[in-house]
Amino acid sequence: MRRRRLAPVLCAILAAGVAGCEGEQSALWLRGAEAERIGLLFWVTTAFLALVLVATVVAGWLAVRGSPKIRSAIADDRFVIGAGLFFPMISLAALLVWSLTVMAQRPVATDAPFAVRVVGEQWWWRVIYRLPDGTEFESANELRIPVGRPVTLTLESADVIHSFWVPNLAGKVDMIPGRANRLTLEALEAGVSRGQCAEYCGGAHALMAFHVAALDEGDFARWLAAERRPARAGDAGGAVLFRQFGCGACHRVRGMPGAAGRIGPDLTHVGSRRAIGAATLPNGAEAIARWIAENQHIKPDNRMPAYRILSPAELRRLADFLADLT
Ligand code: HEC
Ligand SMILES: [Cu+2]
Repeated sequence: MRRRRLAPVLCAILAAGVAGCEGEQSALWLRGAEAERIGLLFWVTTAFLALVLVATVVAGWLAVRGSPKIRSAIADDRFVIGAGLFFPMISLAALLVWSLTVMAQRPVATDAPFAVRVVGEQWWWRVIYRLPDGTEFESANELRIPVGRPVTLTLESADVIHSFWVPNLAGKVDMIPGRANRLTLEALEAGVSRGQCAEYCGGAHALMAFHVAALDEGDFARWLAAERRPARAGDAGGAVLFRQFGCGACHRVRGMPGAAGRIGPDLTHVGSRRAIGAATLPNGAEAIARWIAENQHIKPDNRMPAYRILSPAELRRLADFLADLT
């Protein structure tokens, strides 16, 4: 009876564990070349150590419960020295050499379609694309890459140490002030992965996430062509509010006079991004309105003042204007 009740419980635990592998932020859902390499190291090491654990438990059990013959064999010097000294020395040395070889095979991007700099800022990510013709444009909290093409990122920081980690795609790399670290991302399938700052960087650190969208070649080319264009003209009334409330002092909207700020995210195509506030809120006019008025409540400590002075009609107009910047 007890056994029968145990089975479904065990199945449920196992299912929950396996379901956990498929998360957009899981290190076990391998969707990038770097992540596959790390996954291989993880699984081989884990399998080896699991075997050693089982062998140790069995040997321990036999040493207590085994027949006298087995017990004396286990107590024999040859077994103790062989299994206790030589086996760990040889197997761990082999594992070390193998893992160093795997770690040395870092992919490098050769014919990348563009260069990307990602700058960690308290508490969001500035993403700067540079095309082969020298054009540069900025986005924030979202990185788009073509599937199957390795892209090398330059990782920097504008203030304190942050850490760039998209577990689906690659390992963790610190962003250190005054240094440029490199990381090559290669997505093996189309889809969206989530990343998170992995080094405590102050107040809103826990709300400093981002997305990496891997797009098929055609979708990527279309997005790139749209993204490099300046902002569409949009609703004139919304643009007036944007200027009137001084948003342009901190935010850039390419093509809009008086909007060349560098303190906050570039908003040229903010409407086409998945989320705002460094993946804190799913994007949309309503979310943008909430963000403008209540951002200090939504993301305490962030570096944008909350605008409680806008009337509901002004707030809606300004938010619609921004959501339309696709
Ligand atoms: C003092 C500088 C400053 C001013 C002024 C300012 N912002 Fe911001 N804004 C920021 C910063 C910094 C962030 C990033 C916050 C974070 O995620 O930590 C931000 C984020 C945003 C975002 C989310 C962007 C994204 O991709 O995550 C929107 C939308 C936005 N601001 C709109 C506005 C509007 C509209 C105004 C004017 C009413 C305004 N901001 C005024 C600094 C400013
Ligand atoms: Cu952080």
